Amino acid sequence: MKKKYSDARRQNEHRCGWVALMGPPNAGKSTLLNTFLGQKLAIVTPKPQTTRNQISGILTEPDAQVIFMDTPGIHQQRGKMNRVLLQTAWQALSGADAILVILDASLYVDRPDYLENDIKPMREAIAAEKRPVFAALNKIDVFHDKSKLLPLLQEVQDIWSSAELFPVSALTGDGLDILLKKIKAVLPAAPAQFPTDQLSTVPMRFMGAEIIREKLFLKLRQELPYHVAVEIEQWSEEPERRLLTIHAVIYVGRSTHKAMVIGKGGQTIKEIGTQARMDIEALTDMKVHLELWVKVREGWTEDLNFLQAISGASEAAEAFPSEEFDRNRD
Ligand SMILES: Nc1nc2c(ncn2[C@@H]2O[C@H](COP(=O)(O)OP(=O)(O)OP(=O)(O)O)[C@@H](O)[C@H]2O)c(=O)[nH]1
Ligand SMILES: [Mg+2]
Repeated sequence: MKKKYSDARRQNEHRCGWVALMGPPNAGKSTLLNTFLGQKLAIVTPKPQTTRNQISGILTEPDAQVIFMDTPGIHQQRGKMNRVLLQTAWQALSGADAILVILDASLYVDRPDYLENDIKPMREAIAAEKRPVFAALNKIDVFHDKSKLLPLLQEVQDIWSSAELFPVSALTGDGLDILLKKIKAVLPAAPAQFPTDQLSTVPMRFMGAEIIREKLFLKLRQELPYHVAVEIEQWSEEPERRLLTIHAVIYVGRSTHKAMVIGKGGQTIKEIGTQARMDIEALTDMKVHLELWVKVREGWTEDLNFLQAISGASEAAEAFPSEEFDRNRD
């Protein structure tokens, strides 16, 4: 009798915990974070490896506070920049109460050969994991013929038997209610860690830099987005005038890239600036004066100090040495 009472009480207790969103690039991790929060916090583009930092989103509901940690995609590419990205992703894992792996279901219908490769690093990294692990098979909205989904679910389950699978669409919100309920149920019984109106742990100026980076990603072609970084040099608010002045530097690796970012007659950078300014105005509810400069910083993608300074990756990243991880993937 007594046990029944305490079980029932525990079910009604307020929950609070951290959930790491992990998975291959372009699977929809950032989209999922935004949909869970009902607000665009993390930048989203059709290009893989958009996310470079760990970005938290705080979902506060009457019964629980869930802090989602968006992360860079787990991939096989080498180079210092990719190593920092991987460290950032694994670092989020170390601080999580539960792990949510996101996979792009639509990809594996045409490319079933990618499935094993995408799941393998996750499965191996969390094989001995005691924390709850969920796997969201995302983008089910693209399956007009839902019968194609069942064999895929079976295939994922065969490769990763311990995972609890959830077919979802981060875009339409399909399947997210059930998933969120399951996530909440496994979080520690605890009071909220953040004020109920706080949406993220990352500062506004960082979000401003991210918005500029999103516009660069969307505007620039081919590989160029991967060779740009954004740093905010000045962020000054005048609350009485509801005015925000931002000076930001766009770093590129070569002078030819600088010319491409600026565009003919300055057209490209002008459009990037206008789009970014409008989004920052919507986010901050202030009038924004945005100035952008383009600077060449040769070889920045291989400059570890610079990468760490702009990525926020810290010493905690050492908990998951990427060398070892790279070997696992081979
Ligand atoms: N159709 C469909 N597209 C989606 C869905 N979720 C995400 N996408 C699209 O997939 C692309 C990648 O989405 P992101 O959220 O940036 O993916 P990510 O996993 O954060 O990618 P990285 O940060 O690059 O690792 C974007 O074009 C999204 O609009 C979904 O449920 N359905
Ligand atoms: Mg992302």
